Amino acid sequence: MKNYKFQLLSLFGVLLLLSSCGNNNGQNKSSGALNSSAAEKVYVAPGEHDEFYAFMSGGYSGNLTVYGLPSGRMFKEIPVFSQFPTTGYGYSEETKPMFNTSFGFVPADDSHHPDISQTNGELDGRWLFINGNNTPRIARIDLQTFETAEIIEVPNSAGNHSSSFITENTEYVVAGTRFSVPIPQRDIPIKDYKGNFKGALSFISIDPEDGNMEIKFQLMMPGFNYDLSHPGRGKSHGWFFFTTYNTEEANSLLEVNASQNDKDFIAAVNWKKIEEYVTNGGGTKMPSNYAHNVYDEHTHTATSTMKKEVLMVDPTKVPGAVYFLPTPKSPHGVDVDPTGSFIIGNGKLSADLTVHSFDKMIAAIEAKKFDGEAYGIPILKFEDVLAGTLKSGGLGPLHTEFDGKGNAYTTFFISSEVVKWKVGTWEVLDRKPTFYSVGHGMIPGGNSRKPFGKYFVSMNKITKDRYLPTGPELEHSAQLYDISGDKMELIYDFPTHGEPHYAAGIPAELLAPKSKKIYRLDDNKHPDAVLSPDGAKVVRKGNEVHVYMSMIRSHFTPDNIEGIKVGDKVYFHITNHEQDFDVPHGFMMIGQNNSGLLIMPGQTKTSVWEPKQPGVWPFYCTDFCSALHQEMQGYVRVSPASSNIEISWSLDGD
Ligand code: RUQ
Ligand code: CUA
Repeated sequence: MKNYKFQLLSLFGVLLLLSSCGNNNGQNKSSGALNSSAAEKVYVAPGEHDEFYAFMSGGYSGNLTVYGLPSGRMFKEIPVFSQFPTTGYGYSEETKPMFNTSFGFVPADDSHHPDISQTNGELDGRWLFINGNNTPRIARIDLQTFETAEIIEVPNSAGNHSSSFITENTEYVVAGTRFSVPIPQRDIPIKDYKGNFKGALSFISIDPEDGNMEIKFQLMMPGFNYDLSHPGRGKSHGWFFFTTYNTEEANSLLEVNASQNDKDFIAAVNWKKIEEYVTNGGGTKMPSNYAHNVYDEHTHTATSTMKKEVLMVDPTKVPGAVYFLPTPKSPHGVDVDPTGSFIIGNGKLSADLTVHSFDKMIAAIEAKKFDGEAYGIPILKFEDVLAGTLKSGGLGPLHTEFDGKGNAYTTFFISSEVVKWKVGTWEVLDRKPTFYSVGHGMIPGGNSRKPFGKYFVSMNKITKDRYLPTGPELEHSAQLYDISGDKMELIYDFPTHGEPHYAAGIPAELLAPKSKKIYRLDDNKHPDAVLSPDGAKVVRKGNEVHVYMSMIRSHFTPDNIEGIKVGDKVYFHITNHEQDFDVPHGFMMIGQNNSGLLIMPGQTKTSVWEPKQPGVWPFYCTDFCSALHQEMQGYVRVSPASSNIEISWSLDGD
């Protein structure tokens, strides 16, 4: 047994070495020089716009970055699960509630898989959802403002990895736990894992009008690791598929102990059936504690509400709701083709790629042809559901995307390549190396009924020699392939931020015309907004001082404040009075134990400052907003705690 373990370990060790060293350097040299037609394909002339937006997850940055394709230019970092001093997100009083969880204030996360909302299986460009993997959460980004609008915590979960994929009419965004845990959480020996730990799969409904999320139900599944998930579509709409690994239910040295079974499962969940069951009163209300945080664009303020209960469903109580499809070998990604007919299990320790047939699955279910059960959930026979196998695709398949022309593109981590193959005949059509060790790949709309099969982006784990070195830490590399012809062509290479796991791409024409330019001042419902400079004031309430301030090119109102004392807590509530596109103003105060603010036209934000020393202390605008930007500044006089100087404020002596 021990020997076997070490053999297995060293086998993968060798494969990893092969994948990350010399092997690929040769390939690099041979395709290192791109021809000039490749350069033309990615060249977006100054002043011209890209054809696609690409939203890349930030991994351990906790955020999301926005790129243009084909240029690879980065447009924006959208702060999601992590505090972001650039704008004050998570530091301003208005946005602190976005980080509230049952664990308290959690200012960082590991964001993985963005997915764009759909209508009838096609991208509609209203919202983007992304999961926080570490402290289980899902965020909704508003694609008019490109800001985080909502974050919901997912209880009874740990490692929210099989998330945040959506159904084809954005009915649900789904979250599945990567780590099974005791449910409810309690103090038990880790060795009692088997049979006692459970995996919760959460179905979170989306309000069709405002996008608000609500946990409709959770499915209490066996204690496997639920790795990734994808929705059915077209004929398979109503089903959701989740990969599992560690069906061994090991709790230690998983690299060996969770690699024992020849096959793990894809769990096929008929969510429509469960929806019907819960609508008719099924399920058990379970006490719970999780945060629901919503940002209101009109008050420019987030609120956090603690929810106290979830509806838990035991899958064995809902006949016909869940089946297991045996799938070799610790499958990572599960992907559904645009027609909804085929379910691809990317068995990461296998050289072959398994494709299941939705029709065969339904036939086997109807014929009740089962191969036993696991914890009361029927297991279908591998041969009965198999549509085909992609032979010798590569080593270490992780993820598959589709081009809408009947082809699939699978990423192979260990052999470091993208392989194009034909859906239905399972033949390899083309293969191209990646530099190096690709994780996820992305085709705009690749997880929908209507992919835009012009580009494939590979998101690679290892950068090594691709760019000028920057010390031990390198940004990850993305590569752009033109997939419009029969053969893939590598046309560009660009660094990404954090660690992109998945990305979501969308034609620019679906988003750009709707992109918001300013917040309207007459729509500003922030309770502390100053809507006219005459309303600016400074008010003392005990040792709290509230400064109600406005800003416009190129001054603050007021810009001289006196009567502040050491020990006060000063709240600057600042409203930007600009109503022109792209005229933010910034605010920073000397010695502030806090980030600054960047305030968009029409917006109000609040920053807290606790002065520690008597003196006269300046603040200023941090964004170069006009020729007189350097003049956009002010002073606060701070007196000793014992002083009795009254609060006063002025602009130009008034
Ligand atoms: S994922 S490639 Cu496959 Cu969450 Cu990282
Ligand atoms: Cu306002 Cu610089």
